[in-house]
Amino acid sequence: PAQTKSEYDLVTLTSFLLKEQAKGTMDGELAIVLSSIAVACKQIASLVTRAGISNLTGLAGAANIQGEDQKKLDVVSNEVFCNALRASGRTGIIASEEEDLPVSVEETYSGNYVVVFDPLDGSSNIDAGISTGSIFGIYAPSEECAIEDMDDPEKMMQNCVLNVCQPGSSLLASGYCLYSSSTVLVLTIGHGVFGFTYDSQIGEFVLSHPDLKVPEEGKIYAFNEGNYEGWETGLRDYMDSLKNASKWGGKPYSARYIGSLVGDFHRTLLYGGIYGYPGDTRNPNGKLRLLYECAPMSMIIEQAGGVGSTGRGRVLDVMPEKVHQRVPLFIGSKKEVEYLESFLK
Ligand code: P6P
Repeated sequence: PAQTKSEYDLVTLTSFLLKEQAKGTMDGELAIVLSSIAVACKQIASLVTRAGISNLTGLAGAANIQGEDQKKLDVVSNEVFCNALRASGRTGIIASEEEDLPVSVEETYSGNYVVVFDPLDGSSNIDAGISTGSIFGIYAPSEECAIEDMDDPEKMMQNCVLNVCQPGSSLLASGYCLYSSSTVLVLTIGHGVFGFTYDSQIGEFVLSHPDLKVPEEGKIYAFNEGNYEGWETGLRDYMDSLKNASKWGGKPYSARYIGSLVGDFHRTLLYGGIYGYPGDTRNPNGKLRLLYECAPMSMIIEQAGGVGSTGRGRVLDVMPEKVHQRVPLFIGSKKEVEYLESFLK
């Protein structure tokens, strides 16, 4: 008789990573970095859930390099991520939305990976209990330069920035953890996209979405239309077209926007459609950062059969010049993103 799957025959993130390593699709050292990131996400999930009762809502009283007021949880989540990556002993350099410059990690025993992350994206939603998420990407050390001249801070910093500023096409792995009605870690190591739902009863991320694929097309768009006036004409025409019922058999597209990239992206990945953060007259390159928001999400969407575009090119082809560089982002189902690009030609 076919082996019936017992409820105890579950695949955890750990057993998934061990199997991938056994299959040779990933390096054991990378598995250690990913396991450390999973620990950080479990800690942040707990902090986020209890923010209102542990005095962790509200502002930290400081601003990050973007000039954005840091929430207490931004600062705490950043520390949690940095500590977990240091403890992995396999991380050489980290770049965070919450750190002005990349940081080289002394406690590196091997692996020497470069990890870029936004420890708590959408944190402005925390006080209202709305979904947030952590986003991360992992690169091999850049061939251009090893970490040397430890005693020359200037050269050291140049090395760090060089190691961090790699195109998304060089990513070895990327993922995010959604903190919402459930805590879901979504991950790709270049062989498809896998989702793991956190089971707090056993303290494990359990495989819940094997080999995720984004629907070829969807009926949902996620843009902040408050910026409509500042958009270029082609984009306004695109948006008007999505609302033109007669063009879509009598039913226009639906608008869904929660102002949290991880939540809006996850819904787009599962239901199809498009998420966009365009440039506008005030911010020509939009708001989202290439390195630790747009590139990791674009690797995931491409691995799931979708498209990640700047509107005029593939996000993963963009060569970063600066750590906190912004790019416009249009990401989701192939049909919707390619239709948008046709308005921007
Ligand atoms: P706006 C959150 O601050 C964030 O970086 C993303 O998570 C989110 O999609 C976007 O900005 C929301 O920006 O300008 O629409 O409030």
